[in-house]
Amino acid sequence: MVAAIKSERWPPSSWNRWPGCVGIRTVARGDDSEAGHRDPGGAVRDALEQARRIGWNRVLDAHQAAWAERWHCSDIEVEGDAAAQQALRFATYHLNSAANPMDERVSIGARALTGESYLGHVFWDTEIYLLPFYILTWPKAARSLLMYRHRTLDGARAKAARLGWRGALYAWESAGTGDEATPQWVHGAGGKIIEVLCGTQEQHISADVAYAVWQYWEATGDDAFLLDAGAEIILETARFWASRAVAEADGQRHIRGIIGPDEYHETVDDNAYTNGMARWNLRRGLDVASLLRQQWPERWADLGGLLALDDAELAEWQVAADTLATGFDAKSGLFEQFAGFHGLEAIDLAPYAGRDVPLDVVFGRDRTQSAQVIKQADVVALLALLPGDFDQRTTELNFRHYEPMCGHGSTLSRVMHALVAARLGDTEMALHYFQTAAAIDLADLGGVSAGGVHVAALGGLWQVAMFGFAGLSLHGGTLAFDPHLPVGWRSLGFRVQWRGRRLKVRIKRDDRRFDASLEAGEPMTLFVGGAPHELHPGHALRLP
Ligand code: IFM
Repeated sequence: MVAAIKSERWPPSSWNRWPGCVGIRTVARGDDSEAGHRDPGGAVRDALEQARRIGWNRVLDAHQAAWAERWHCSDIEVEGDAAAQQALRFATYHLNSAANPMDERVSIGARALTGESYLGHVFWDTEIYLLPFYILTWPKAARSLLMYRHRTLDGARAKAARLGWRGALYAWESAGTGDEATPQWVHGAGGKIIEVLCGTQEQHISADVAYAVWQYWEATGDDAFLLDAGAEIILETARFWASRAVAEADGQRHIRGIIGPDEYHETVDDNAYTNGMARWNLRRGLDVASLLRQQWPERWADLGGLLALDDAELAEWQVAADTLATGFDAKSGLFEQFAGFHGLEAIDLAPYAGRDVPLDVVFGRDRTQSAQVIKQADVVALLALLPGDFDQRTTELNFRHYEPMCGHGSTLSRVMHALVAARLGDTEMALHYFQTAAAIDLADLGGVSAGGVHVAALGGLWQVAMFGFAGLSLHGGTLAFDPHLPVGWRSLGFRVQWRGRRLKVRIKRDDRRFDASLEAGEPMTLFVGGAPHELHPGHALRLP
């Protein structure tokens, strides 16, 4: 099977080397190892033949129409900040280029198709940083990306079993089969061999995949996907966490020997992000089981039978979720990033602002590991992903506590900080993080963009605009907005898709206006600033 065929005018019109002489170049990729057909020759010849038949003008028209459709659905317009506008269009272009809704066997690598860094391997970047863009602007592409995780579920089951657990533990770095593809070691400074532990210890990936499945289902209402694939992913990942979180003498369950998003600290216990997401995953596992049981009993009977899931096991998940250590200290209102983190050396990072090398290089690996120096959003990522689980005070306290400790040694970090800062109404800090995240590729901030664009950071920029500045939230089965536009952004306009509808929204800062209209789909209730408003086709909603 041919996964992708692209035809284009050749040479490009900009060359103008052979005026009047035009041909069509067709590119195809064949990788259907299941059917044993690796040669895309036949399909490419067919495509070329078809392109010749219709002529390059119509090939070009089709190409332009496809792009026009993508821009129509996903463009974000920012008035008043040309740099932000450029950053968002750059991000939107790459996000639209990266997905293939026609192929459920592939996902998006850390640098998409733009470069070879990370060898095209798929990380949590896809589910946590990219999926929201596709879910809300291109649900078909989102579905295909999640089907890739369903197709690789056996690899995840095998990994869990190999490490002694039940259920599904997804590969930290995933490729064609879902088998673990993380390298076991890399060369460090001075040629020293450094063991890479992420492939066995960075396990939050399983909850991240489940999170994306649930978000997709909540935003699209695609029950067929939930029944055919999503439920199985959520149940198998919940099962993994129930076996992974071990009951101890203190009456709590603990997840020991883990790496959280902050990869500077390895083999830690009870990482707040991992445990928080694991608990969320266990609870969604229980929700899925009861939903299927009530609404689709036949499917529940099939799936429950296939997975050998019984009531006793579900009761065990409930206990695991309720007793899982969270690291939350009610007195201080803080989560401890992992057990013992607060006791590590505290380093004031202010003097290191503006450096252009990562902090683990500045301090050395050993000192970084024994200090409160964070590579990337960790507790902050938890706050960003589960906003409904934390009140404003807890979010504010934890964000202000952890933000100064972060060195942003990963390009995934700044956008998470921007998102939480925007939700807290600190649009100045949010805009600063947005701008530095935009510079990663547009100004080659880390000097490594030659290896490909950092597509997770680009997906994150889109999320900052939507979930941060526009204040869009999907939680609890509703679509809500609580805008906080930065100073200078006169207006923010975009379209989103939600449960078969397409909405057009424009938020104006200076006259505090919120305009929305329903371009397609059934009437709905939209929440703006916490208040419900009815939205009907043909009737624009204009809120002062
Ligand atoms: O997934 C990320 C990880 O969180 C930090 N290092 C790079 C990976 C790929 O982008």
